[in-house]
Amino acid sequence: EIFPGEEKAWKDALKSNEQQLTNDVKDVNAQISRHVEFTLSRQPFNVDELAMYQASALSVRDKLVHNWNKTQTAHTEKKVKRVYYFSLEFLLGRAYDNALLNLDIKQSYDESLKQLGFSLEDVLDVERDMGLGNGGLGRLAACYLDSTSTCGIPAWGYTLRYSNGIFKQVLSSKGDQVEIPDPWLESGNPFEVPRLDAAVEIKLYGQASRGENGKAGTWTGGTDILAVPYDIPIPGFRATATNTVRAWRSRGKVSFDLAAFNAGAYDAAVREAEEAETITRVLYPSENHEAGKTLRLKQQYFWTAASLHDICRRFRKLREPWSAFPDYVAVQLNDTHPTLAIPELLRILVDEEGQEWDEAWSIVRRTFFYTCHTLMPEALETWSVDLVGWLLPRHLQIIYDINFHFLADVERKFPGDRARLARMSLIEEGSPKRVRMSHLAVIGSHKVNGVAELHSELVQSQLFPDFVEYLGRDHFTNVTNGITARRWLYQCNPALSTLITKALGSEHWVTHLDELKKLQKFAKNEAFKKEWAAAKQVNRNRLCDYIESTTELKVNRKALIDIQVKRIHEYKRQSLNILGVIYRYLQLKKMSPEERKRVVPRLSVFGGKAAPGYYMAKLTIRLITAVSKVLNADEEIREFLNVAFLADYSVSLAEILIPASDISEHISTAGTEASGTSNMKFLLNGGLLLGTVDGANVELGQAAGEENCFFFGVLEPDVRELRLRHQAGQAQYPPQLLEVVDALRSGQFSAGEGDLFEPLLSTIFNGDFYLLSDDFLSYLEAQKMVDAAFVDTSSWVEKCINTTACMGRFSSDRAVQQYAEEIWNVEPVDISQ
Ligand code: B1H
Repeated sequence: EIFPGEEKAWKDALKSNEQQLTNDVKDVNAQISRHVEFTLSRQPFNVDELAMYQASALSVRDKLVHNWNKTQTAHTEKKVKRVYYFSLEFLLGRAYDNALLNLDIKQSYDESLKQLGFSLEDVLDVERDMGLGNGGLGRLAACYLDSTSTCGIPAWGYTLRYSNGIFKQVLSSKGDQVEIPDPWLESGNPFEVPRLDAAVEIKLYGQASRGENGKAGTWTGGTDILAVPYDIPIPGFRATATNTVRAWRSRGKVSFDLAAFNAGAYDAAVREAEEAETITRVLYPSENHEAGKTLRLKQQYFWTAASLHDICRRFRKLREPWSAFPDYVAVQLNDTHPTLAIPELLRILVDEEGQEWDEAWSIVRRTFFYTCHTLMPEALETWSVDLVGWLLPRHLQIIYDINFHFLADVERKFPGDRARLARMSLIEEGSPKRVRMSHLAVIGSHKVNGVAELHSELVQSQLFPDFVEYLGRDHFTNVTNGITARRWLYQCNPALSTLITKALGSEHWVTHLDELKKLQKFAKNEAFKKEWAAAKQVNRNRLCDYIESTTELKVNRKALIDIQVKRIHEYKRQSLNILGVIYRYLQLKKMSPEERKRVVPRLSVFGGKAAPGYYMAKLTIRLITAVSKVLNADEEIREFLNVAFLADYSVSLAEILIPASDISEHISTAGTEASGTSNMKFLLNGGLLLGTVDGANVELGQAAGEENCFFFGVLEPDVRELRLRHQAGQAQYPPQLLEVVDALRSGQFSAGEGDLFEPLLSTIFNGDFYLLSDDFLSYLEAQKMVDAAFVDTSSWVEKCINTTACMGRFSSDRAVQQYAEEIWNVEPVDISQ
């Protein structure tokens, strides 16, 4: 029974709803005004930009919802296998412009808003970024959901609905990072749909008991918290298919304790609800670093338990045996953050569904897949056994039971190898004992993948060599990351997109990125090159306008724009970049005015957030802003070299920055950056790569051709040896680096305060873990090559065209299709119009 009551009544009503979704300007006016009048309950005279944003966005949401319902109905009717992408971060950015372009209704809305007295551009600018992520890992999840919809793969993203996303970054007058909360939901979110009816209860604390010989255990008492889902539609490009990101919000079960209130205990009456709501109050702002806090573990459990509850409810409706669960469900674990889903599914199967342990474990191992995103030891999660046992007593028992069976099996395969058992155990011995989440994720999953070829090699050889021996090579694989060309070219770079579409004759490339290959035949066409350069200048101007309107800087619009934007981290080596800038400055100062005129002018742009507790990263920001001030105040130099640190790097700011670059820097110490994804975005937009042989740079170089990239630096296999040399005090420091260090120590960049940056410098002279001194000269050499190449505009533009032409592989469409075929075993579904 799809329709309660009279089928005809429903069908007529739904038909009339559908007819109201047309996209003629007059109809759009009506749709928007209906939301102004009825949803917002406002009158035309008090519609401001925010109200117009809300009303018009809601009218767009209606169209998304229509496709969404069709998609979900089709998936349910066809009983398809779905993939569930578990990610603590979804860095979606803005939704409005993306929806307009995907639905191909931007022109109608542009015209409609004009008629109603607004500019679409300004209204789009009212939207706050959905900043529910830190960086690459969260943005990857967003690109992947975009691609599943575009490719018709049935997918759900599961995450948390943080009331505060990644903090807003402002700069103090001294140039230090200051963090401001981001209560992004303050004026509502028109793109989400609350599903109050689908709320579930999640338990924490309490008492647990094991069942007799592998039978059901129990978990009682404790506190129950409500998980309320909020759904965000993810439209495909010119496609009906619309997947979902479901974001959980925590609520108190009894939001108000009347008994306590009547007894005069006002605070107590609300305390429990407050505590429950705290779970989704804020996103942890550390990236590639373990937070290690109790609240973080609560977030991880709350989220994975609510999501699995949802998935199991959907599965039960199929009335299939639990052994068929993996035929309908694939869960991708985005890093180790959702690893508690493994013992949680075991708990559901054994304790609640009466499955035998071995059968349950086999179901689990066919359901989960784990993506490893890092090699950084400080990012590998472990949780103290005491904390897990206190918060999740039954799960700790289950983890111990998994470990018991697992180690027994290792012992069978490698008899008498106690060291191996200790290395592989899920429990790290010590005080306190800790649960190794990555080991649990590896053995509880069907496949483990790294995110770029080099990284996936290192995952096997450095992180999990014992597990490769135990589980076999086939348990491990690579899926190189990808990005969506919708947001990262079509939407953010209209100038270049228009040119590409004109050259290729259609917009087919937007969903078939390999088609960019055909641009190669234009790479020597002078007229095309002129247009290409003109598009770049449009984007450069847009960035320069942004810089001049948000900072005190005056910039040279003809300068080569060199951009490094990403989280601030020692391993990403923003310090190498800024030391290089200082070196360039010192050389410029030594030149005569005539000599300077022969130098390629440079604008070095930085952006990125530092984790609030990461001292070295914050000092790096201070150094960059300090250099920026000195250069900008130097009238003789600033037209030849300037530095801009742009505050509050975000998805929206990236959309302005990426199309404008001539060069972008991806200069991590070899073997430290798992993949990088902004490298792909810059190259897709016709910027050239200045990078180390690390992460996805390697594959980008292979695709674009080494002659079109600027590589430098030591190679990964040499890193170990060089670090040992530093430890032994045998390292050499090049005079160019010492010249820069002397300038810094003189206080030239810190108003005479010569020791301000000493903590940064001392890392270079004490161990130099990230090998700045080893890479400094080859970095300067690479920069010299950049200058030399830039002088020859014609051949430079040719490199840019050839680079863009080779970026097809780095589409997230390719990546999700690879996951679907090689890992999830999920098929695309055709959603009829
Ligand atoms: C990446 C993280 C990460 N790797 C812990 N690991 C976090 C680890 O909040 N935490 O605890 C948050 C983030 N993020 C990045 O993933 C890699 O550094 C990039 O190289 C890679 O491109 C990106 C996507 O795979």
